[in-house]
Amino acid sequence: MKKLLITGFEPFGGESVNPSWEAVCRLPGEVGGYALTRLCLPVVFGEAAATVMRTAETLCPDVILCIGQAGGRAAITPELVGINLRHAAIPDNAGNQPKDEPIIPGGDCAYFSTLPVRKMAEAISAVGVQAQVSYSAGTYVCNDLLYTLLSHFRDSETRVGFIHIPYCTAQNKTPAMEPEQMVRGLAAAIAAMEG
Ligand code: PCA
Repeated sequence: MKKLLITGFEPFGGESVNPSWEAVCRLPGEVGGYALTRLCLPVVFGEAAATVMRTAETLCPDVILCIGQAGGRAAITPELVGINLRHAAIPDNAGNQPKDEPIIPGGDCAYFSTLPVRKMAEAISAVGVQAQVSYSAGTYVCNDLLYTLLSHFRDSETRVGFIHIPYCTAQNKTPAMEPEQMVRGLAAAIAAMEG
C-alpha cells in the first residue's frame, strides 16, 4: 500500500484547538489506497518543515499532504502554489515575526504543488462539501511549510501538497465547518490524488 504522511498543526493565535489536527486525527488509518501516518506540527517558521523532513527520511512517503487552518475561509481550499516569502502579521508560537524575508535566500520564487489540486477540489465538491482551488497559501507558517517541502522534494518521487480548511464549529467563529464535513472532504481529496 502507498504511504501518505499527513500533517496538522498545533493551535496558534490564541485559539485552543486547530481544526487541521482535529480533522487529521478523525481520518481513518487507510484512505483511497494510502496508509496514513499522522504528524502534529509546531506553528514555527522553519520548524514545521524540519519536523516533516525528519519523519520523511525514515518513512519515505509517496505523498506528503499538509493541512492548516485558514480563518475566514468558508471552503476547503487545496493550495496551488508556495512562494519564497515570509511575512507574519502575528508572531509564530516561538515569537518569530519575520517581515518580507525570503524563506530560502536566492531560491526560486515559487513552486507549484505536485498534487492535482483542481481534481482534488472537484472531488471535495462532489461529496457535498464546499471547495475551491486557492492561489495563495499566504505568507505565514503554512506557506513556509509548503514552499520548503516543494523545494526539498522537487527532484524526488515524493509528491507534496497543502490544503487549508476553515475554522471548526467548536471555535465559535464564522465561517465555520463541522469536523465531519472536513473529514469527508479531506478523504475525497486524498482518494483523488492519483493522476
Ligand atoms: N494556519 C497558519 C499556520 C498554522 C495554521 O494552521 C497559516 O495559514 O499559515
